Amino acid sequence: MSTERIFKNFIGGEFVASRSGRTYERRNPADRRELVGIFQDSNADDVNDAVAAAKAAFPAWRRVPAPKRGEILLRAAELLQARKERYSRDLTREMGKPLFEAGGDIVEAIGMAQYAGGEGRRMHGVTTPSELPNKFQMSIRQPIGVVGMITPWNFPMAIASWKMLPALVCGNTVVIKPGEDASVSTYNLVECLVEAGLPPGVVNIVTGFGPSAGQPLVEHPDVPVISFTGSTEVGRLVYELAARQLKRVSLEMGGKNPLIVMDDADLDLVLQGVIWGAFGTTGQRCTATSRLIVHRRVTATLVERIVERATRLRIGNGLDPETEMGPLVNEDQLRRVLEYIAIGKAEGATLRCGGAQLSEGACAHGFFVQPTVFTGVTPQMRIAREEIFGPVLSVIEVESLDEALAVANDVAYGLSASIYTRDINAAYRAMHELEAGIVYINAPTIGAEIHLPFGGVKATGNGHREAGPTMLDVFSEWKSVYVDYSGTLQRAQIDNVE
Ligand code: UN1
Repeated sequence: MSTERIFKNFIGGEFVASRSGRTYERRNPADRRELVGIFQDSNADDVNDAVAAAKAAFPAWRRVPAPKRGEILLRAAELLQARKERYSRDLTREMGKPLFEAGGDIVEAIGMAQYAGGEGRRMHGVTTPSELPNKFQMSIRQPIGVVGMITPWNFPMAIASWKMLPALVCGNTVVIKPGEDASVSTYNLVECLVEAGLPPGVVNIVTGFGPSAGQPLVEHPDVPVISFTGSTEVGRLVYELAARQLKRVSLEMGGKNPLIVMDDADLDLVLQGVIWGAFGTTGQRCTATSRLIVHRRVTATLVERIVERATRLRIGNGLDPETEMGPLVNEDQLRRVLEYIAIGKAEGATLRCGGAQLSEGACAHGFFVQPTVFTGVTPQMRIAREEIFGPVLSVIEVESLDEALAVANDVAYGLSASIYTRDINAAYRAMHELEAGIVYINAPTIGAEIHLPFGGVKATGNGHREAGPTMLDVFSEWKSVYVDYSGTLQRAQIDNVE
């Protein structure tokens, strides 16, 4: 396949150039010499066209029986499976994660297609007895309309699937603006849906940047639902803009996820979990392990082992099967991570390993940084409080479970959290007390599966959950239906009262 693919917007089933007349390039972050594709730098006119197409497709799509909508998703799952290898390579080339991780991104979308596809045959509501005789009552889910989606580059296929597939099975139509750094995977997902039978206009793709393409989507009056994943800063802006029109908004934002290690933990297991949690996806997961909160009795031994392993990680182009950690996604991210490393040093934390950009050998042409570990971090330092979104681990020493839990909870965010211990009481206390939407026991902070709710508390979200049975809530409106077959006027709360 040519590396120079031109991607046009996908509107009403057709590929169309942006009305702006402008395009932008995306290059492989592991090797900037390689052009991944040329994309439309879309504007409000393109968004208007896409929303019009989605709006026009809605009346027919909502009438397709939900099990039939689900069948399209199930067929798409098979196509994704058959193309997993090719799509993984596309994903690695566009955002940098190693091939084995890119495969996981595709598998997550396959799982979501199967799960959401099956939902077409469930989509349960509640049926309850009436307080009056000869009266029947039930509740049903109904689609809402055009859903606007703004997705990130770090899980470009999985997160697009978390939003798109539940929205579709509920009977909504979609306009998606994928992350500008990784839009190819959205095209691949939509390609499978279209081949599986999705009618024209039901899903539309508009590529481009936040202010020029994302904001018009958020503000469009014909888009009653917005689903956003990205930074807390942008999420807040999305929320504010959408609130003016009373839109339904689901926000999935930052994290500062703690991994607690108690002194009875299996340190071999901890070591593997920390390396995977902190440096997997180059730390660019909202669920990445960014704080290691360790009991002081095991800190020295554990840190030594982490440092030893981190410095041996094979870093390079994710297309090389030997690579364990790929690049950062772009130059801004590289700058941001290096800035936080400088902040950590200035705050007085001890740099135990890493800390520098890599620009030799396999890393000569990309945005690479060393896996970095800081010790002596205190809970008040910025590297202990702010989301870095890179391979930087802050080690905080504590003396007890109480202190560990207090430190873990003392941040603005609350996505995922983890504890390693062999003490069942400690594990259950942590499960209850950690302020997070996702808790892991004896596993790192990453690794959520699609059939449980995904999302966070505090500044991580606004109360919604993606995936799991909860995934339908954002994309459907409840309707309660009362059928009175008594042939008389029965006044609720009045006629049945003695
Ligand atoms: C993210 O952290 O940005 O739980 C999404 C996980 C993946 C999804 C992560 N299944 O790590």
